[in-house]
Amino acid sequence: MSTDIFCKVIDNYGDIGVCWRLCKQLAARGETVRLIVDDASALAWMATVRPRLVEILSWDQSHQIEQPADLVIESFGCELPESYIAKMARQATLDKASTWVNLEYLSAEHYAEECHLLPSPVMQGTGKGLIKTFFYPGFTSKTGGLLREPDLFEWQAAFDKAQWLKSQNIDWQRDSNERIVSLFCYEPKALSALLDELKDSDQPTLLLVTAGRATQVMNTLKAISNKALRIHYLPYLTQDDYDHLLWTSDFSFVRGEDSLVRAMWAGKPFVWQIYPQDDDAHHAKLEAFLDVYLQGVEAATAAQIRIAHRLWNDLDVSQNRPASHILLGLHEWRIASLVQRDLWANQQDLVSQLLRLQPQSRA
Ligand code: TRH
Repeated sequence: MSTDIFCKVIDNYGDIGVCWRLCKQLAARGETVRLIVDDASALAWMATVRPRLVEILSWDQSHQIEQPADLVIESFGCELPESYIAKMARQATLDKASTWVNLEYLSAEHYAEECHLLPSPVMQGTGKGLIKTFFYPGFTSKTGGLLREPDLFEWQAAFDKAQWLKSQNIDWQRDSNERIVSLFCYEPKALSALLDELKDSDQPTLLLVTAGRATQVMNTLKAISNKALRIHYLPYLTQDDYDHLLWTSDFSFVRGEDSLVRAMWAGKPFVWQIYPQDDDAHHAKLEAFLDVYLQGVEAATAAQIRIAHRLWNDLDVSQNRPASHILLGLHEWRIASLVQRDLWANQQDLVSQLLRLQPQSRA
């Protein structure tokens, strides 16, 4: 089977990050994949190893594609080129219709279940008569599931933290009580206070700061190391090494949907900074995630995790809690993270669900 994935990079690395994960996971299952992307620059650091079955094309090069793939993924409403839609329409008349999927953003809100797999017939224009299918990733069996490699937990079990830190030139003593915290964020208001509190803490912290906006905001805050807080700035990591960072850290600050899912799979405590929207729609999205994520978690731990998320997302201002409150109760949090990870791992993963889809019959 062949797959074409169309991707437009709007902002940050989430769109290309998810599409690249799809490419790798489809190729690992023996599928040939074309990734058609308008801005491939992030792949220079994110994707240094390219699977043989994956071809990367620019948006302009898509016009040269003669035959659309069996599975066509339009990621995040990016709208396929007209010339490509025309070829899909022609193929459909020859009884070789592609399965056309509109891959949506991950959300735990109810609409994901309600809209997953809804058909959207094209009523006019070049693609008239074709049907695209909405595909919603999610956290329940009524959604498209989460991206997860079949052998992810075996890689994790074989991972050597000390060796990885050494390979990244990060100074770390195995027997020290220093906790490792990774920072991937936008510009959280609580960061400044958190840094001050960590500098005064009895528990030493090694803060691993990711490249890009997290490093920029640390620079703006003129953050410097002291005895209790060592700050280490990372280069842009490959996607695999970003996973390694999450597996290495005792606690991670993550942002956007893709790093959120990877932090869940890491089975370690994390706080998600959700991408802020002007109309505050992200508040409901965050609470919906926490409702799903904290199901079955013991009440005190669940309350702590919720408070930590509210603090980091600037939703707890009236309570006046110190920012370091985020890092409380890590032992119980760690246990809960492992339990939740195993729970989500029982769900069918997103790629398996995508590959089961059949082309919709013509309208
Ligand atoms: O980059 P993001 O903030 O993307 C977000 C979301 O996609 C969100 O939905 C969107 O609305 C918003 O942008 C505009 O976060 P996300 O989704 O976690 O994607 C980051 C990707 O970058 C992920 O695949 C991991 C990868 N990454 C690396 O490969 N190397 C690195 O060093 C880092 C820091 C990240």
